[in-house]
Amino acid sequence: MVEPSREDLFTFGLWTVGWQGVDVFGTAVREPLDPVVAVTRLAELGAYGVTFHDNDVFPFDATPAEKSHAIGRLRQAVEGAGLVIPMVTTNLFSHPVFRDGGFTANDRAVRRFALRKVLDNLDLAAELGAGIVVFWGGRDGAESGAAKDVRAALDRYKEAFDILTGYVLEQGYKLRFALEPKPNEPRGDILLPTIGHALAFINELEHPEMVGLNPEVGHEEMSGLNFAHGLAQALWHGKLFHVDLNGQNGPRFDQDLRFGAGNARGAFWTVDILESGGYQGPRHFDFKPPRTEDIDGVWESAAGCMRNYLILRDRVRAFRADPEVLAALSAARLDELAQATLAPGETLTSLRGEAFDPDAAALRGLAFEKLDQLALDYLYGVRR
Ligand code: GLT
Ligand code: MN
Ligand code: MN
Repeated sequence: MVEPSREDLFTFGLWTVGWQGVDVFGTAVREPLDPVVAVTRLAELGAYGVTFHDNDVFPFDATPAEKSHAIGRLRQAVEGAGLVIPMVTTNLFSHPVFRDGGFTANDRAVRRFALRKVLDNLDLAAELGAGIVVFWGGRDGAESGAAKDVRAALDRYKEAFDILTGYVLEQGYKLRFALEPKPNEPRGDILLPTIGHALAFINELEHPEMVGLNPEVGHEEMSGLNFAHGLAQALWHGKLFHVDLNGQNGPRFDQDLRFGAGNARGAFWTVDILESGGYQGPRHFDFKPPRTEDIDGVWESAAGCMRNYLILRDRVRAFRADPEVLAALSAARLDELAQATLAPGETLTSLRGEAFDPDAAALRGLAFEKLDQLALDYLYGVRR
């Protein structure tokens, strides 16, 4: 039950296990991790694939020869280990040139440079057979009011995605884009801060069908939002293109704990919606092994992400199959919620003429507590 296999579609960003622990208060605690070692070890642990930023694989200032050498090594390791690269993303945040963002930097020359960097990375993503390109605009935002004209910045954001989707179509690449919302950190306020903001933005693009979301557990929970509800709405819009799984304890800094740590109840419902909502893509972990860990702890943390997902998958499946749960769902009127409010062909005249006693209806309890306790019994492991 808790041994991951390729079929589970677990993927990891190279930047996750490769995080050296550099944070605002301290320097690196771990040696750099060779991507080839990361790939090999993740494959041994049962992963299905890896993902990366351009500069997780080759340095920002790499020459074309250095770049192709580094990509060649990675490709060989990935193929040798029987893994895939389903997603690629572009680092538009580490180099100081991106101090005010990439696509929405006030400095036009920086925006043009950001576009060039992404165009190159789209070529690479297509070459490596990735299907998804993630865009996390972590530096696209502001700390102060007048410094960012949000409406102009959104014009520039749209312009960038219109140019890039146009390029993908022109090249005939099979790539789709996934926007990753985050409310703050590293900027005081980041543009497209939540799933809802990003969904609304996508509707304004020239090719909305090519653009969806890559929501992250911690990023929504930093805003106090319910991640499983966010996933459900993204699925409802047909926009859950990819997902970043990790752990978070409420509204505070982005903790990037291993999946299943942090808000465990939230993780239960996250797995429930991923397993039952029609999402077919990779279960991608975007976590940071804490600075307390040496390299052994890094692999423990990576293995823990998959283990927790599988434990919870087992629990939610048992919950959904339990006859007592099915009865509780019906007592809670979930089958009624699934029925249209007006019957097919019904007119408003029949609706208006209907006899209804609101006082009698107001007396009916919804029996949600019994249903939720069954879920918690499964989560806490006393019911199987
Ligand atoms: C960065 C960020 C993540 C994003 C990555 C994709 S980069 O580590 O914290 O949430 O998913 O660019
Ligand atoms: Mn995060
Ligand atoms: Mn992420």
